[in-house]
Amino acid sequence: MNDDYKKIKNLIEMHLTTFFKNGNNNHEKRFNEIVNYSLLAGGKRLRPVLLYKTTELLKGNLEYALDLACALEMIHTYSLVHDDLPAMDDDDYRRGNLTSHKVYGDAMAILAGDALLNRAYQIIISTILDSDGDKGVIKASELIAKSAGFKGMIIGQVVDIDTENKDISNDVLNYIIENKTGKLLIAAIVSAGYLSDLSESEIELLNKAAYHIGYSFQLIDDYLDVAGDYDHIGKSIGKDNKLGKNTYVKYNGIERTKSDAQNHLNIAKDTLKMIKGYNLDFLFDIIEYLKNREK
Ligand code: GRG
Repeated sequence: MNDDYKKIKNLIEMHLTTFFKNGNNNHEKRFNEIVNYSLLAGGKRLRPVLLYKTTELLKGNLEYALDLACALEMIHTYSLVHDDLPAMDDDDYRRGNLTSHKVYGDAMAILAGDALLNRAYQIIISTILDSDGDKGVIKASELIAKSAGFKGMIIGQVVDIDTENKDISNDVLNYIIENKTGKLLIAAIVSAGYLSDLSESEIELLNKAAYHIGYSFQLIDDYLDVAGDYDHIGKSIGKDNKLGKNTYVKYNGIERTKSDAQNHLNIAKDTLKMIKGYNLDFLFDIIEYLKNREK
């Protein structure tokens, strides 16, 4: 992670502290604490950093980008809190800490996820209002909602859970990867294109690059679940196998997974190079970081 990444991560984390802080009574204060336990627990902040920094590189509106980046991180965090529940992937550790339900119980973890999701949409609607209905903000907002919704992350999670302990075709494996993990990463990068009024052909290139970044991200996640270590990743290792998950590693082995992830990242890099007139070095640095990701 370079200094620029750290700077933007700090900016986003500062902004994230402003959303759940003023409780009018002890119930609200306590629940703020529960929500912030997961939201402010760290994590790479990859999606919001990508949204914000890509908007900066493409010369878009950074005020809107910061708000939408925080909304996206809230959606991502809610998905992790719910994914960790006993009814889903049943995890004890996340971001190097005990999971929300382990500390506060299942009901509070479900409600914390609900609060994060709803706050995200409140931020999105406020951003649309603040922008006086700017077309780019609306398109970015619609994309985030679609990507997080039924035909996005949720259906990916549905099929992931539904196919546990079964063998699946390559098409179904692709469908899980593209939706569960890929869609939010595409939303992060392509939203920046909308906030920057890119042309349709430039958006298409951004979308293609983001697709390959999202795909490789899941491959590396699958690989780390087998070959990573808790100290780096901050969550339990070997869970996929224990849960009978259909991972890329299950069908392709570790070495092929690693090399395919590198290939996807190379395609992303070549695609980004076709977008002319902007200095996208930061994105090339992120691609390098992902190539060597250990957490
Ligand atoms: C509950 C609707 C619903 C969806 C959950 C996010 C998710 C879908 C499942 C998590 C399972 C998983 C390991 C997915 C792989 C990719 C992924 C999203 C990893 C976690 O994201 P990181 O590595 O986490 O960016 P940090 O903590 O750094 O933010």
